[in-house]
Amino acid sequence: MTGARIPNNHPRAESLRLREKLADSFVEGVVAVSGLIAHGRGEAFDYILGEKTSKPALRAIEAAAAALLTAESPVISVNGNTAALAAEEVVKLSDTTASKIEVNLFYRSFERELAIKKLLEKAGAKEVLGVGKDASAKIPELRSQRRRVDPKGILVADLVMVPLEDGDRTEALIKMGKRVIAVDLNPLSRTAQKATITIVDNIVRCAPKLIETAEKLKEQSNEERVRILEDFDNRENLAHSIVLMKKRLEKLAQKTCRRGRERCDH
Ligand code: PTJ
Repeated sequence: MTGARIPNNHPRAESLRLREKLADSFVEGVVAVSGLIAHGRGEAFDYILGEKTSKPALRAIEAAAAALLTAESPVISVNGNTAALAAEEVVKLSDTTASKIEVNLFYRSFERELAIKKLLEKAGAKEVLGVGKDASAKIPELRSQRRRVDPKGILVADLVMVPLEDGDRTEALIKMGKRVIAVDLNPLSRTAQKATITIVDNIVRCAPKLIETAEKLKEQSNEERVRILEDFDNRENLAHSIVLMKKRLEKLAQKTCRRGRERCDH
């Protein structure tokens, strides 16, 4: 665990490093214990995806960049796992797209809020909303701690990005008339299915790509950004991600079966 040495030539070195980052962040009070379970679930889906950014993910990244740049008051919602894995990228993305950053936790405690705020500030964030008494507003319908939001942030946002989260918040935000960008390796999760734009990819791979795409799209006209958004169909794109997983599993099954391709086709 913490402090363990991972040999560079280990076949799963990158994945082990991420695990270690999560474990360290748990010890530092950033990640919730359930965040470690969530990471494991993400790893399993990533394994099926081949740990690569897929074409549907690239399409969703482009749409997400266009959405962030065309929104009037976009907010990036940050939980423990997102802060642990992508604090610097969150700050860069917020700078590039003029989005606000708000801490929003399922397992809310003042200590965790402060630890996450500190991490984001260390990564360069000038303002972090939603901490302590600042989260004084409530999302109607939600019963969990996620309902507590900042009146200067998520409450008045027209677009909210919710990385690494599953639950009923996306539905509630959409009912409030907001658009939602999800980042979720599980295309079947409630959040992935209900979001306006779902990036089915690992946050550590897609966050730098999202920043790069937003930087490029900033140079384009607003008409071009609107066109990208109008052309994007999230349900269709999600279906492509699911089919991609199915095809990869089929390939892996054929590779695994020693009795020949035909006998393993079901
Ligand atoms: O920090 P808190 O208190 O707000 O709690 C955060 C967790 C993650 C515990 C909370 O949001 C939660 O319970 O989330 P879920 O329901 O486990 O959903 C997390 C989703 O993120 C799952 O669908 C995972 O597949 C997905 N996921 C995990 N790691 C990654 C990921 N998606 C993209 N990149 C990852 N690295």
